[in-house]
Amino acid sequence: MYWNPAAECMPRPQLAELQLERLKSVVERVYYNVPFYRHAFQDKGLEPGDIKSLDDLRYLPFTTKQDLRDNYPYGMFAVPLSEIVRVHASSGTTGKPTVVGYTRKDLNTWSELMARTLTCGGTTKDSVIQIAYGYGLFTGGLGAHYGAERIGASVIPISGGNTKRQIMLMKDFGTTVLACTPSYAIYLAEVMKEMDIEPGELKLKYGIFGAEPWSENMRKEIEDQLGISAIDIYGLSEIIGPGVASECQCKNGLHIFEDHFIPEIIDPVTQETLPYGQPGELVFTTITKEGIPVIRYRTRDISFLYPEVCACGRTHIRMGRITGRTDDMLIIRGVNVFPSQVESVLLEIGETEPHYQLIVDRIGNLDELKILVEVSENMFSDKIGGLEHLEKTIHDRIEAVLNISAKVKLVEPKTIPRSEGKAVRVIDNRKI
Ligand code: DLL
Repeated sequence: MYWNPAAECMPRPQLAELQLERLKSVVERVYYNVPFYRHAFQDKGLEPGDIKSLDDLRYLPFTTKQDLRDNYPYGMFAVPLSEIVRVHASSGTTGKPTVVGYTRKDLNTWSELMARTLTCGGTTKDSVIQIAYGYGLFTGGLGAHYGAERIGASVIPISGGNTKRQIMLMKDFGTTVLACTPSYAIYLAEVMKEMDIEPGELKLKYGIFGAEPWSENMRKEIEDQLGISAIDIYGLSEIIGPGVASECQCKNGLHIFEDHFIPEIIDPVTQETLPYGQPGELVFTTITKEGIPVIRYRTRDISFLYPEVCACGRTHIRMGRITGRTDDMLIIRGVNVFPSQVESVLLEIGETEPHYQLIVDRIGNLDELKILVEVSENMFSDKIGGLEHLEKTIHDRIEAVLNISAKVKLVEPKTIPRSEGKAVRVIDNRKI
């Protein structure tokens, strides 16, 4: 049930003591080894010795993705390149990727954290785990791989794509755990149906899904279609990759591995630290990483923290499911809209397929949101009246929940592009 009970269930006072000791050490390391941090500390009149309690974290400077870009490729590394044994990078939508480096100790930590994550999701030594996250510069594939090997599960390092072959191997090799993005899981379920394979013919039991926002309704959909239990895992390259936080079998928030990362929630505008329970931007400080430690990294992800000890016995603080990113948030006619809210409404109505896309245009001075949703083969060949009725139902429900009037267009099955990695849910054509 636990991979490392001593760490995962550590009493809070002991955990806080460990965090403080590690925080002091990382502050010292970045101050002396990373010019960016030395200057940022000096700008605030801070020296490493000023950090005397965990509360003092709030005085430290933030780090942003732009800071990593400005120091591309290796400027933020805190050790010489000769100590780096692995490099990963996140693609990013614009310009150069963000580069991160791992020392041998970092890889060891990452494997430990991914072993915890996969154990949370039901993986054991006896599991056969199919890793359909992309292998390469993306952290998903290799991150899950090392964690699964650490546990001693039988690893199928298939990477993303080649969907029919994935399903054939899943059946023939007796895969019990599937690790991929939630949107790829739903696509796998769709192709399985086309191949006339019933979930009962597979041995699949657990899904370890993350790397993109998904809703509780999407979880139900995947669990029903694949006949599995699905958990949400969270992470980002800048912090370590996957292995920052994971749901346990209680499926009530994601445990942040606090012996390695200190989380905060801030107001993205005022940058003030917010109390537990309040939603805002997640910020992490890595306290054990050697290659590229980061202080108060602004993730842009929106969540909230709750410190109550979980029924599973883990003491590490939980974060709520990510509801969106500050930079994914669409502001449409002044209303804040997250794609995951639309997803939730669509799946709740339930008469469409879980494939959708949001298209935003500016017509004259007005924003227009169009929601494309696929319907099933039967539905599409049905009477036009039925489709119109469904469009109206979705339109009205979106209006009631999101307070925005959207044009809903039902489209034929399989017309919205499928993703093998992170899904593209939004096309914003506005030139602002
Ligand atoms: O996506 C690491 C990862 C791989 C996590 C596999 C989980 C599983 P990046 O490519 O750097 O790293 O993207 C990080 O993805 O800031 C979030 O916006 C988003 N994200 C990751 N996990 C979740 C999740 C990997 N469970 C960015 N729910 C993050 C919502 C997620 N969003």
